[in-house]
Amino acid sequence: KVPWFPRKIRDLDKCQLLVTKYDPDIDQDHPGFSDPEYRKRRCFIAELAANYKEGEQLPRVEYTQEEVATWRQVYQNLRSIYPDRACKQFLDGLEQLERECGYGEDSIPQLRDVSAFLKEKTGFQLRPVAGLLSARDFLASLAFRMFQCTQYIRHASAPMHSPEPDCCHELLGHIPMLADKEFAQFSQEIGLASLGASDEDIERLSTLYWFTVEFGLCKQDGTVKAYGAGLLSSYGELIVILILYLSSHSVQPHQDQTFQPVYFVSESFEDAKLKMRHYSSSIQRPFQVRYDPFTCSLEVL
Ligand code: H2B
Ligand code: FE
Repeated sequence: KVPWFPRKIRDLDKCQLLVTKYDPDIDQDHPGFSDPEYRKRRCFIAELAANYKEGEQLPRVEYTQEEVATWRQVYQNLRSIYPDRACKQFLDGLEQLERECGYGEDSIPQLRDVSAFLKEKTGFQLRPVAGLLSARDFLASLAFRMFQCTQYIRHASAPMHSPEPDCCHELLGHIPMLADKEFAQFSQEIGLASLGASDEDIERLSTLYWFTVEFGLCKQDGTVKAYGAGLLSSYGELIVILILYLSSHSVQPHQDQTFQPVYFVSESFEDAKLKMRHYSSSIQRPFQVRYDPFTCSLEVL
C-alpha cells in the first residue's frame, strides 16, 4: 500500500508531523531546557507556525533585543569565515540576500521577505514550521519547492550550535543555497523522489539529504568547500572541516549531538545530482509523479 502524500500545495497543511526529541521541553541537553522564559518564547513562535495555513501571509515576528543580539553574534562569526569555507554558490546567494533582502547583522530577516526573494530567484517559497519536521513531511514539501522554516532562534547561551533547527540554521544555512537554480532543482528532485515512498526509502533519502544538503562538501578551485546547511550554520563544524574523514559510501546513522564524524565530498554539484538521480531511480513505486508548475500540483501517472 502506498503511503499518503500531498498532491497540491494546500495539502502541505497536513505535512506537519514534528519530531520532538530535540525540543527544549524534552531534550535535557538543549541549552534552553532550564530556562522557562526561553521555552515560553519558543513555544509562542512555534504556535504561529502551527496555526499557519497555506495561502496566508507569513507571520512576522517582532524579535527582542536579546534575540537580535544572538543573531548578530552568529552572523558576525559565521560571516567572517564564509569567504574561506563556503562554496561559491552559497557566497553568491548570501551576497544577493545582503544586497536585495536586508540580510545583515542588525536584524533577523523575516520569512515573508525571504520567501518573496526566493520566489523570484528560483521559485522556492517558505512556510513556517513549529520545529524539527519528520523526514517524510519535510521532503514532501520540497517537491513543491516549498521550504519549511523554523522562526524561533537558538538560546543566547549557545550561539554557535543548536541541537534543533532554528532560524539561524534555516536563514544562514539553507536559504542562500536555495537561491541557486541548480541547487533548487536538486532539492525539488529529492522531494519528488520521496512522495509515496516506503519508510525504508524515506530513511535512505533522508540519509542522502543528510550527507549532501546538511553536511555536504564539494571540490572547488582545488580545495574543499562547504555547501551543507548544518556546516554553514555551525561555527565549530565549519572550522573543523579541515580535518576530514573522507568517505564516498557513507550510509551511516547520523548524530545531531556532536560534530559529524564522516563527511561526503562530491566532485561537483552536478556529480551530487547525478548520484542522487541514480539513487532515486532505484526507488520502487507503482506510479510516476510529475510536477506541474502552472498549478503547483502533482500529476500522478
Ligand atoms: N525540519 C526542519 N524544520 N528543518 C530542517 O532543516 C529539517 C527538518 N531537515 N526535518 C530534515 C528533517 C532533514 O534532516 C531530513 C530530510 O531528515
Ligand atoms: Fe537543515
